[in-house]
Amino acid sequence: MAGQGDDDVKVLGTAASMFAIRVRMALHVNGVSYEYLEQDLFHKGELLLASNPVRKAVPVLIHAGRPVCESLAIVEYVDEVWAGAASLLPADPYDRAVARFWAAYIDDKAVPTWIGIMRAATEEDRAESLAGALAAVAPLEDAFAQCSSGKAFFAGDSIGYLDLVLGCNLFWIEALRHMFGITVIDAGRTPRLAAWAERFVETEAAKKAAPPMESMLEEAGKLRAMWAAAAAPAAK
Ligand SMILES: N[C@@H](CCC(=O)N[C@@H](CS)C(=O)NCC(=O)O)C(=O)O
Repeated sequence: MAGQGDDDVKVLGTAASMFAIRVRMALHVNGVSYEYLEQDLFHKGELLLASNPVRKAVPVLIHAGRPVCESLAIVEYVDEVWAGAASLLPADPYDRAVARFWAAYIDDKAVPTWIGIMRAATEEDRAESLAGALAAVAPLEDAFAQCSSGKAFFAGDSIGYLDLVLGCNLFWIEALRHMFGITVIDAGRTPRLAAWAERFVETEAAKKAAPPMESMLEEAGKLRAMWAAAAAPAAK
């Protein structure tokens, strides 16, 4: 039942955060208007600290004054509160469980590998991280075949939960190509997934949430500088 303030929706994010992009895409797919509040993660503001005091991380969705944290939980919340014509998650309980399995795999096993590529201090470390990324991406080729049943997207004829969960990473993957000439989703190794990625970035939801490549590269530069400073021996 709709209540007072139900249309008050805010998203705390950064332009380059794949997890925030995921949430913004879910809101877009379900036709929800929201106020977007860009955060500075190097100087975290009061609202972020008060809204996500445990993790102090973006994204946070604030709905009618109540914060919801963790991007996968937020996407499910959006799906439940503002269900569009079709739910983002599959209707069948088994298919839903499979989608959640792959979502956890993407966040736990795949995302850290592209952060590893970004973070690598030497060419050797980067090559090792790339090998890890290719190994992590390989099972997603079969996951796509299983979930899509031969259709264009993980969710079928239009994008759904897993499309958002993996698709939000394509901008970081593209930034890696710009920065290091690295291809993580490669048409030679994972042809179906590569074709899916090409289709996904052309969807309206992806285009709406796509950060400008300059913002991605700027954010990546700041992160690399922070990691390098953290790894440097302390000055005497
Ligand atoms: N598992 C979280 C990951 C969120 C996350 O790592 N956010 C990053 C930005 S991409 C962040 O806010 N980092 C700041 C920090 O951890 O201090 C989710 O899915 O929401």
